[in-house]
Amino acid sequence: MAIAMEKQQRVFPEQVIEGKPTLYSFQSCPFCFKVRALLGSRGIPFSEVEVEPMKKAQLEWSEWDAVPVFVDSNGKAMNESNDILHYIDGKHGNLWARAGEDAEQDRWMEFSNKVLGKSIVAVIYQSFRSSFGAMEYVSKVDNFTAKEKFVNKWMGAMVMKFVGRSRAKMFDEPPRENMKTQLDLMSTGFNGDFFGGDSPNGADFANYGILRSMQGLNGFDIVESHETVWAWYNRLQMFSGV
Ligand SMILES: N[C@@H](CCC(=O)N[C@@H](CS)C(=O)NCC(=O)O)C(=O)O
Repeated sequence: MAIAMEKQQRVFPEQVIEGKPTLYSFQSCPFCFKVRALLGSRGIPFSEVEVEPMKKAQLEWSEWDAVPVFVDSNGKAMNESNDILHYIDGKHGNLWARAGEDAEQDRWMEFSNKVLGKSIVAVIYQSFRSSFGAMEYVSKVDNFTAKEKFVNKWMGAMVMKFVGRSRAKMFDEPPRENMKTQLDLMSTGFNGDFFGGDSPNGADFANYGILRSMQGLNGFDIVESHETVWAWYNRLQMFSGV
């Protein structure tokens, strides 16, 4: 009962922009790409608010300090990318099983956060130079001040270089080799064209989102040169338009 009450209170109609579902995100965040890809594949128009990574003032209204935060057009707000995917699919098409109903889908959705998400961070932020390159996006965000751009680029690059190093320690192999190993493992979950068989399910959007955030950054060549994963990636890109 207490939980139900708490959930009911998470309604923030004033955070809905232009009456559309609104995604509070970092442009570069892997977990946010999962949500963009699903919304794209269903043709659902949405608004997006770019959150400034240091102070996160755009999330002050919420109890959360990580993105993505999704606010549906009715004001219902939620976090956790995999939960958001389930919520959106449940409301728009209900094309795949909910959490707890399909062990394989659950396993690979969890893999996206616990393994793949950490593997890409170890590669992207392997050196200060590559970290700085990944933070370059902040200089192009319209709603950030010049100071926010400067601080986020330099501080962000330094912080993420350390995060990258700690993620690398989680795996037995060096970052690039580990990434290749994880892509090999991931491709064992494909059932034909997608994890979901003939059409994508939650595991497809979850893992695609993670890899999509790497496009253009250090290490994406590992994805491009993996024959099976690259073919799957291209199918999802066509499907989602993201
Ligand atoms: N388990 C969460 C992870 C979300 C997450 O770690 N987001 C990062 C950005 S990629 C974040 O906002 N971190 C907090 C910070 O940067 O202070 C999910 O799947 O949505």
